[in-house]
Amino acid sequence: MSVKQELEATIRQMVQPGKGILAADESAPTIASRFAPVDVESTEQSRCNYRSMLFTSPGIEDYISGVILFEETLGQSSIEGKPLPELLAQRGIVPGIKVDKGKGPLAFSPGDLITYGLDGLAERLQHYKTQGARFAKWREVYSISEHNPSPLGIAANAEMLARYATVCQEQGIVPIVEPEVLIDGDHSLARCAEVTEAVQQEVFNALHRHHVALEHIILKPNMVLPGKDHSVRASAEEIAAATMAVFLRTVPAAVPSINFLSGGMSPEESTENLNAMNAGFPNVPWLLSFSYGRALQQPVLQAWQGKDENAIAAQQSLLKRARLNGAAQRGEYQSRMETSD
Ligand code: 5MM
Repeated sequence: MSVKQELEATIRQMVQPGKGILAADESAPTIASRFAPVDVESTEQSRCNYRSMLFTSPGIEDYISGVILFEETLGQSSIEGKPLPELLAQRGIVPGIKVDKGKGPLAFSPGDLITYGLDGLAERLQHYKTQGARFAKWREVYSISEHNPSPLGIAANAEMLARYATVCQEQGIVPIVEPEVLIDGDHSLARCAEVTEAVQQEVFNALHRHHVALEHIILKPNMVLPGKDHSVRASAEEIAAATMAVFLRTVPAAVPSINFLSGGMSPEESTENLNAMNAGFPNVPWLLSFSYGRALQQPVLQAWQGKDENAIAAQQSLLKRARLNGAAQRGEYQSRMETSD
């Protein structure tokens, strides 16, 4: 298979109506902070047990087409001794890998962040591929304040995303391009729209400059939302309209799928907002779907509490959120479905 055929096959399998992506790529400090409220100590074994439980949930393959893994998970096996990426692949779910190495301050650009991890990326991808990874993910993060993100922050982050995406495509790995404008702060919906538009514009300029094949990427952005401390909340319809206005202006039709992150929205809100986009904008050129971490996993952690006897209930809560988000991808979700089973 040529590299182009590999990329096409992966996109075909990942971009399917009614399906989205599970983000299970929490780094060690993040997963520890997710486990802490349910009193689970984060160890190599507890992380493996938890993720094995997620990936063996019966029925999720009907709604989940890909899972983003953390490097450690790519090398772990289930209790039966099956490598976790293989277990996913056998269920028709594409395994992927988060390849960025975290973020830190962007020099001479107060308040802006930049993500690390380009050095040696091609070699790392070759190794991850032998472990079963067929797509990758890289996240750049933008905080909103009066002066941030700065023009330099926007340009530098876009350049990183584009350089990462080219290395992935050269290796036959589909890049998920994730520019996340954070929900933190008291900014308005309009300010988030302004920043998200500038960010997306620059990301696509950079992807174009670096000859990235847009047909072979998945975009993973934030929705356009008021900051979490803003005084005025927005309805799902307002969020859908503001988000679609920005993406219709900035994202070329060649991109096959936009898989939103949940970014601190509640599980129900993130489903409702995705549904409002699909119900209100059925003729956009891309699939509009999900790549949720917290919004899929919060109810699972609550149900699990680290106890084996809760595993079935935890798996059922993952299946429920996956199914409701699958319905939202089709614009068929209704809030009464939250309680109807
Ligand atoms: C699952 O969390 C991912 C990894 O975060 P860290 O690198 O901080 O451990 C994160 O990149 C995630 O894939 C996206 O932010 C989307 O997750 P949410 O929870 O926002 O849907």
